[in-house]
Amino acid sequence: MVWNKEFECMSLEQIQKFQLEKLKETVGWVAAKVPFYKKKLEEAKISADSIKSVEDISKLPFTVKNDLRDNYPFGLCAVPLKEVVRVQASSGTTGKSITGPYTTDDIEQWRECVARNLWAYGVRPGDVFQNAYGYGLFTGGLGVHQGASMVGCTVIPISSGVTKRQISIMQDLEVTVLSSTPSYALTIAERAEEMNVDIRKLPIKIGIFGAEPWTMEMRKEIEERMGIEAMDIYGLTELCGPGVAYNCSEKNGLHINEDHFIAEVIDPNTLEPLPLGEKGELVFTAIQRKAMPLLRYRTKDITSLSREKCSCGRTLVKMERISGRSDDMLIIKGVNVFPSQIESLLLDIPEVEPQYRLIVKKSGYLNYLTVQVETKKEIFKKGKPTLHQIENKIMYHIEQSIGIKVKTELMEPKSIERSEGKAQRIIDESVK
Ligand code: DLL
Repeated sequence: MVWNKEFECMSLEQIQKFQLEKLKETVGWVAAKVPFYKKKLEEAKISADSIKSVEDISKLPFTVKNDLRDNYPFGLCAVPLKEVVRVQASSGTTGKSITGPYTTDDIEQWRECVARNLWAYGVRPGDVFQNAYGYGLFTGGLGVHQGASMVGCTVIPISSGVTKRQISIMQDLEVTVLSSTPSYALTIAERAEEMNVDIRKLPIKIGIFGAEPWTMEMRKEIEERMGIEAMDIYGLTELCGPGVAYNCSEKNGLHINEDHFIAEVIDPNTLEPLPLGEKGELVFTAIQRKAMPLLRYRTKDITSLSREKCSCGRTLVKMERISGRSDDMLIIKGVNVFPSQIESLLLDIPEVEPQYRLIVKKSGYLNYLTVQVETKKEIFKKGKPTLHQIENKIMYHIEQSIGIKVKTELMEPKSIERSEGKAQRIIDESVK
C-alpha cells in the first residue's frame, strides 16, 4: 500500500546515509550558485566537506522568510532563469510575496511527493478527483493536480469558489475525492445542506485537507457532515507546496518525505535543536531541489517529531499535526493562546456552528480576546436569554481549559464571512 517502497520504507541507517549524501551535494550546490548562501556559509566556516553526519546540519545557517523577501524575486535562485520552467508564489498574509521557482526535475520530484501522499490516503487510479484548491500562483491547485494525474485519477480542476457549482459537479461527475482547505470544505458542506443535497449519500469517500491549521474536532465535524475520511496534507511554497508531509492509514501524525526534506524541530528562542517528541518550530532543509534549495528554513509552524514504528509500514519520520504558527500565537492577558485551542473548545459546544472569529483588542498594556461564533439556526430563534446562557457556558468552558476570561458573542447564523481558501479567523485590533 506504499507508492514508493524504496524511499518510504528505508531503514534509519539508509535514510541517514542518503540524507548525508544529498545534504553535502546541496550545500556544495548553493555555495557555488547562490551568493547569499556563499557568504553565509563562509561566515559560518562551513563547506560541503566539513559535513560528516546528518547531525552536522545544526552547524548550517538558518534561512527565514525575510531572506526570501529581501532577495525577491530570484536572488536565492540557484539556476539561470532559462532553466526555470515554473514560478509559483505565496501571497503571504503578512507582507510581500515570495516566489518558488522550479526546474523540470523539481516539478517531477514535487509530483512524486504528492503522489505518495495521495496513495497513502487511499486514492487510486480511476478515482474522480475534485480539486478545489485555488489554481494560479498558489501551489495548492497545480501541486495537487500534478500528483493526482500521476496516480491516474480523473482530475477535475475546478479550483476554489463558485460553491454551488462545486456541489453540482460533485453530484453529476460522481466525485470520489475532494481536496480543498478544511475551511472551504465546511463552506461546501454548508452550501450542500442549504441546497438539500446530502453529501453523505454521494460516492465521495476521501477528503484531502490542508494549507491551514485545523483541529481533530474540525476533522470530526467535516467527516460527519460529508460522510468521508478526512486526511491531512502539509506543505509550503518555500519547499515546493503541498506534498511535504501526509497522513497514512493511522491518521495520527504526518509522515515527512525525508528523502527530500530534512526536518528538525528547534527551540525558537535558543535556536537549539530539540530532541524527538519535544514541541518547537519546524525547520526544513530541501536536499534534492535545484532551483531554490533552502537550508534550514524556519517555517514558524509548531510541532514535534517522532520515529515510533508506524503500522502502515512507512519508516519516514512523523510530525504531529501542526498546532499553529508561532506568528499566529495570541498573548491574551499574558497567556499564550493558539487559535486552534479555541477552535477545539468551541466545537465541544453543540449549540454553535464551526464558524468563528477571534478579535484581539488592547486595553492598557494587556490584550483582550472576543470570541465571535455563530449559533445553530434553531438556537438563534430562542432569543436573548438563551443566547446569553450559552455565551456564559462558552466563556466558562474556555476559562476552565486555558485559564483566561474571554468575551463571547453569539452571532446570527451565516453572519461570518465564509472561506474559499485559507480562513482569516483572527482580527487583530490591538495594533491600531
Ligand atoms: O499552503 C501549500 C499547501 C497547499 C499545503 C495545499 C497543503 C495543501 P503556503 O501558502 O506557502 O503553502 O502556506 C504554508 O500553511 O507553513 C503552514 O503554516 C500552513 N499549512 C500548510 N499545510 C498545513 C496543514 C501551502 N496540513 C503554510 N496543517 C505552512 C496546518 C498547514 N497548517
